[in-house]
Amino acid sequence: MAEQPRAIYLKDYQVPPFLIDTTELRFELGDDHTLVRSVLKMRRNPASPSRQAPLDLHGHESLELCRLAISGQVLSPQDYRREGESLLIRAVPDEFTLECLTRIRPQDNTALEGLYRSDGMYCTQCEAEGFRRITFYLDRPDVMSVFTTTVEADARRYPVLLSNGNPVASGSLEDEGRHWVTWQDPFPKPAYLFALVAGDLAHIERPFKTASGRDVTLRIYAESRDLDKLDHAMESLVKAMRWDEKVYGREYDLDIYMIVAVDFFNMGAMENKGLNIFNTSCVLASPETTTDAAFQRVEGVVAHEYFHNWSGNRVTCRDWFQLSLKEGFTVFRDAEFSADMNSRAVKRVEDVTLLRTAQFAEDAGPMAHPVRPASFIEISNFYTLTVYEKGAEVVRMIHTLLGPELFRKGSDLYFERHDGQAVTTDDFVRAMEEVSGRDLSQFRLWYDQAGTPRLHVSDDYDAAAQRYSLHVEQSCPATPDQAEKKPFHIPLAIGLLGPGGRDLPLAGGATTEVLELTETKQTFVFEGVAERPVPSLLRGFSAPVKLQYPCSRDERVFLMSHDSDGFNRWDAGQALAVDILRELMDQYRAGRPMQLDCALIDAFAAVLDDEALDPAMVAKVLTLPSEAYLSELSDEIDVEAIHEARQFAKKALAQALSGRFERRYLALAPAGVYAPDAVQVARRSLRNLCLSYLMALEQPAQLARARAQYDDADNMTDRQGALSLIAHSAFGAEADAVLEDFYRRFERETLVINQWLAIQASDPKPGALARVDALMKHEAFDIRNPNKVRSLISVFCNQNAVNFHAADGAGYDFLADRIIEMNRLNPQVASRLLTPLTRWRKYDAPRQALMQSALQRILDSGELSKDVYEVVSKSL
Ligand code: B3K
Ligand code: ZN
Repeated sequence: MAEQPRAIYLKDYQVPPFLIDTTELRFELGDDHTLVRSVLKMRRNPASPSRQAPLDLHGHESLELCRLAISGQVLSPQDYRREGESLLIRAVPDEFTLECLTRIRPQDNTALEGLYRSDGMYCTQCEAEGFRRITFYLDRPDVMSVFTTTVEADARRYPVLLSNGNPVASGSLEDEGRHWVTWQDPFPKPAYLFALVAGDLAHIERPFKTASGRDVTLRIYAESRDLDKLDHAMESLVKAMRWDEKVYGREYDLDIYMIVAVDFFNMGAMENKGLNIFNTSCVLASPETTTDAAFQRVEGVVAHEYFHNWSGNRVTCRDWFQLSLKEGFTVFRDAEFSADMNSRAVKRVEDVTLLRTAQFAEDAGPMAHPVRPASFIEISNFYTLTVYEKGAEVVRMIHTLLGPELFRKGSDLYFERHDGQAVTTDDFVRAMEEVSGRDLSQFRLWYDQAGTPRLHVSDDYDAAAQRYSLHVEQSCPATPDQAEKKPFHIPLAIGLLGPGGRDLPLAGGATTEVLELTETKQTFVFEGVAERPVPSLLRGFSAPVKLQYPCSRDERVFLMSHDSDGFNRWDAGQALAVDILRELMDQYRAGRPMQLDCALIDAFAAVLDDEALDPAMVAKVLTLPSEAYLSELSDEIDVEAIHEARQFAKKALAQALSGRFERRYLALAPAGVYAPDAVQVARRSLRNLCLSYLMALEQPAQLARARAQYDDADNMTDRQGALSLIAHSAFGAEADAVLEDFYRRFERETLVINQWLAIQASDPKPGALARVDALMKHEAFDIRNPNKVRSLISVFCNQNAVNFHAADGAGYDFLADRIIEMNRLNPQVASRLLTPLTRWRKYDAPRQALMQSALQRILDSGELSKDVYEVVSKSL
């Protein structure tokens, strides 16, 4: 291999030696190549100590440099040097204009970074370091510039030409059949927020008046065949804009806000100033083609990107180590928005499930890193659950410690003080400290220490003194580069349940109290407690920790039925199920017949009978912990035992409670026209869950019921719910028939067909790998489209444990081959595919050896991208 990529460190940060006051760009888009002309007004940064530094511009190796001039003087090749990603110009004055002409080939860009083609259109993705694939620039977030962009292209094929800001001029070059539009963005921004779109696009439009009375045009663009799938995104956008005005006092600032849907996209969406670019999967929605979960995802992602206009764009990151400054805060903002729009408790359950399943696993693996990483080789590898979801939990903890009023004051101060600046997570915390008068210095460790803290809680009760004590001990396991951890500042929200299940009054008469843990060991004493209470610990999941408290099954059942904290009621049920599933796993491993503890059956029966509960919450409570969560909890993952125990429990519950499942299934039948509103979503989620239990009975009558639901459904949630149950059932012929029918119905709906791929990839029956292999040659598959790769390959490797981890290692070989192939085409997607292999330490010895050799084979396969190299080398 060539020279190995080097890590860069937060501690080496230096202010940029040069600034770019204005950036003028002109793009001439053409089939063979695209010309990019740039005019940059530059000067030395007065804040930089290095007064003589040469100008060091970023520019990807793929850029063809055609012309370079400084203040009108054309440079000859002796005046500059290109090396790797750098263009070094030795002698430059203190103030100058840099002109640059670059040739690029977007049609060959399969990495989907910089300017590339998605189907028939041009689009861009510049975060984090994609702008350097467009032209030579200071491609770092602390260099903010005012952009003016002209896009010129063939008028017939690319009638719509978009960039950031407001359109200010347009015209045509009639004899050539070309036209152009100029856009101006008055807000200084880093290059990562630059965007350009050119294509034959349709759009919907809506006027919006901001709280202070400014008129804004909202537009969502897509290919014309998808025009009927944009209304939900538009409604979500309007709701998000109103919410941000009300909850954070933040208004939109340009005359136009645009969203464009593209089919080839590495992630969900991108918050480019005034011109968001979205993966079609995060913007298109219609009842016939989109599930309830996807409707909610669209609402959440549209809001997330909109919220970035303040938390990310107006106030941006100083460097990429600060990524969670914008991502953690914005995820917290979008989670609160979704909680306000839908069910708060359900949203919390979903977020915590993701955190505990996937982020905790990341924290325990070789890529573990702090919310603010100290170093990286490739920044694209750090758009992680830790930076996003754990980062959001860190912001949530500040919210919990300060309370909503002070938190709002803190965010006001942060936005006002830093508007137009590129800042750090420290600046964010400082604003919160200043408004509250609190010292958050120990709290800052959450940004710098990786790993999931563990809390061990024990208690004692002194009946004579009527005193109840909670003893809490915290620790945090070692992570790569961090052996020793200092104690965290942890908000631990608790309640005490008295006999009968009622909350006891705590400090100030409240029923929930936030204890603040700052020491390794601490005891909290409650006086005047007449009887031994049952503690409800970590209410609302007040901190991202693993909590252990010796709780009996009876106590869990008691909390499940009485806890006033909806989240903890659900959590008690999960803990009970985990406990019982582990018992089944032990029985399975010992070769004994498995026997399900009646406690779970009785608890589920009580929940099913309680018609007063929100059906969405009932569905969550009755959902057994996933195989992935059970794996995360295991010291050594026993793939078969987890799968068998869970299947057994599901069937046993179905047998014991079939009457109840059937009764609720029938009572929840759809009434009225489909709407993705909270009430209907709740009903469908519980009804489909009931069907999944009934299908576990493996009876022809239930199969017929599922097939009828599939045939009669007027919406994708019910149709797809039935489809996947039939497809994964033991009724092979019926499974094939329904998959065939589904394909024919939705052949032309790319996103629906992606779900069709995913359902087959996640089928736990033997033979799934052969099917996935065959589907890679299907006309519906395209390895260059990340959505397809995720639907087929990622789903197989992450959501089909029994097949992916087959003892012969065939799953690992399959994945290694795909990564080697993707490494050349799309390093970001290739690197993400690696995740399941990085967890090799958690498996038995034979699997460990097979997974390691798959990783080694990737490492030895030739020239690796920085993305793949970093993850493989850190994992081995
Ligand atoms: N900020 C983008 C993520 C960009 C990822 C680049 N590899 C989307 C978001 O978090 O809103
Ligand atoms: Zn974001």
